[in-house]
Amino acid sequence: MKLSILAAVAVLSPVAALAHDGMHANDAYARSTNPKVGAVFMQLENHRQVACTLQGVSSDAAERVELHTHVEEGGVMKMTRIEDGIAVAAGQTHALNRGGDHIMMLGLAEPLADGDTLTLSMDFGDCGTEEVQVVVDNQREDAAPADHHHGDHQGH
Ligand SMILES: [Cu+2]
Repeated sequence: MKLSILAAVAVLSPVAALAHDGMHANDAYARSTNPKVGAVFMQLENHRQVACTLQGVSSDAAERVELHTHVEEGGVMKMTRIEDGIAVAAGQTHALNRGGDHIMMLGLAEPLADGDTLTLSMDFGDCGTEEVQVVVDNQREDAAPADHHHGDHQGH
């Protein structure tokens, strides 16, 4: 009898360890300076052993949700659409922030008011789909200096 209990414990333990596996979206917030357009920022944490790519995002709050980034063209930062997804390496965090990669909501059903909560369905392909709650904070200041475009190099 004792042997079978030990065997059951040994089988259960790895399952518990897997419970926190997957993609996490931390500190997600949305901001809008236009009644029809908003942007979403967050920290994408990959707790998996493999790279995961954000393929696309959908939400009832907007007609279209696109993945965007900024590129410099002749000294001017321009927003462009990302076609091949946003990859997050195994065990790494990728920031979606102003001046860098971000999620763009086009054709908002309603203007974004401070304190509103949006639900985004984030498609990570083989890594699964995550429902993420995003709080609207139109007043929030960007942590990164506006004149620097290397968002990953924020020192403080
Ligand atoms: Cu954009």
